[in-house]
Amino acid sequence: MPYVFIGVGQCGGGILDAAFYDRNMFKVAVPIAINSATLDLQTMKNLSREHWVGMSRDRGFINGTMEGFDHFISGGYGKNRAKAEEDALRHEDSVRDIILERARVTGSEEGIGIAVAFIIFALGGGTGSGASPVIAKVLKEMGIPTIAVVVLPASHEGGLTAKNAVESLNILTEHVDSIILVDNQKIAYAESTERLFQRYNEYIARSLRDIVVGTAIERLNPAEFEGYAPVIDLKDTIAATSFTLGKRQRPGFACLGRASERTRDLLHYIFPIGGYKEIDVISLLYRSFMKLSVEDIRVEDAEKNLVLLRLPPAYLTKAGRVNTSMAKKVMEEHSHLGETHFGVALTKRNLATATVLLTYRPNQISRLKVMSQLASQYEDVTLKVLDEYEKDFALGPKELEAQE
Ligand SMILES: Nc1nc2c(ncn2[C@@H]2O[C@H](COP(=O)(O)OP(=O)(O)OP(=O)(O)O)[C@@H](O)[C@H]2O)c(=O)[nH]1
Ligand SMILES: [Mg+2]
Repeated sequence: MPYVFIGVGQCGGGILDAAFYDRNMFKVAVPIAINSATLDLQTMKNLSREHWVGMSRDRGFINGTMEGFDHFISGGYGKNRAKAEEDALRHEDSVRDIILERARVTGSEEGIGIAVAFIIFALGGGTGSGASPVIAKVLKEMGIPTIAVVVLPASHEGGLTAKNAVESLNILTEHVDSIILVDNQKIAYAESTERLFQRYNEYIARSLRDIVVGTAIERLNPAEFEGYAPVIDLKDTIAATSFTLGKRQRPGFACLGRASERTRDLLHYIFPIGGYKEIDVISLLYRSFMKLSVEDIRVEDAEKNLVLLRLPPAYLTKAGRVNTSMAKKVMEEHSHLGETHFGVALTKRNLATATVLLTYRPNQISRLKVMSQLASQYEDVTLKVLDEYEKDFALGPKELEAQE
């Protein structure tokens, strides 16, 4: 059962490429890089032509290996979100066929065989912002659970970018199960934002990879270990980042955080016999809270959360030193709804990591309100979910039931 990772546009392609830096990713996931500019696709280091999909006005979606590709796929949409959306809608069928073909699954009705899809893109541009919600709709129609990883523009990028972001989100929320936010405001104070993109992309990619590789490949068998070491999977990830309101399923708005610590000192790298350090998993968790992917987030406001600890096996044996139950307690204290998805996975590296997802209602995220304001100053458009969710959350179970 493969996962599909789709990166759309320059930013989406950058994060996707960074995620597949680890070859293990190819064992569990199929990468698809979609762009309207060959030059952007050529900057990728880990994904070759066979993983590319071009998008253009006349030809719709085409395979990277097609003859004349570079010639057909050259323009880009230059932040024109509406145009990209229109073209994607017109060629919906071909993108659906390409996804099925790449994932090498057959059948067009239910049971497609793709367990979960990720769709990664920047909200502020044209290609990613316009085409991705359409691709999300296609995935939804195929019955594939979908997690969107979206990049919010920094405020200084201006009205058009904010408008694109708000319009894209307004459509996206109708079609995906979860939304993970990555906020460029986090790197807006740096001298050269562009140079930081790569590092930021790597940080996000590493966090996603920990969750995917940790839960799919390096999962542990709890029976073999002494300590408290539950197993989670991507279904948990979706549960932790979505809301059920009455009969209705709504995406949550989550932010990512990750912290790591070396488990051996340098000497033990050279003579690798034992020598594991004590790991303070609680401080690891708090350090991941300090590095959340969204600006102005209150950790204590999270509705629900997920954490995946990845540890070398030695830490989970009888003599192991990690108190995982204590870590679970800390996470439970940080969830309003009392819903924590807590998992432990193995790693072959000499590294302990904590990767967290904290999930909010849109109204609790001040950066979404800022985006909505900036967009409305530019054009008459606001972020719909800011009000919608509050109304639904204010209703009791009976009223929600009656809504159906
Ligand atoms: N974090 C991060 N943000 C990026 C990166 N590249 C671009 N951005 C941001 O993404 C937004 C623009 O989106 P792009 O991905 O460049 O646009 P696109 O989807 O290729 O669309 P076009 O307008 O057609 O080129 C802006 O808000 C940029 O600040 C990246 O590699 N990392
Ligand atoms: Mg572009």
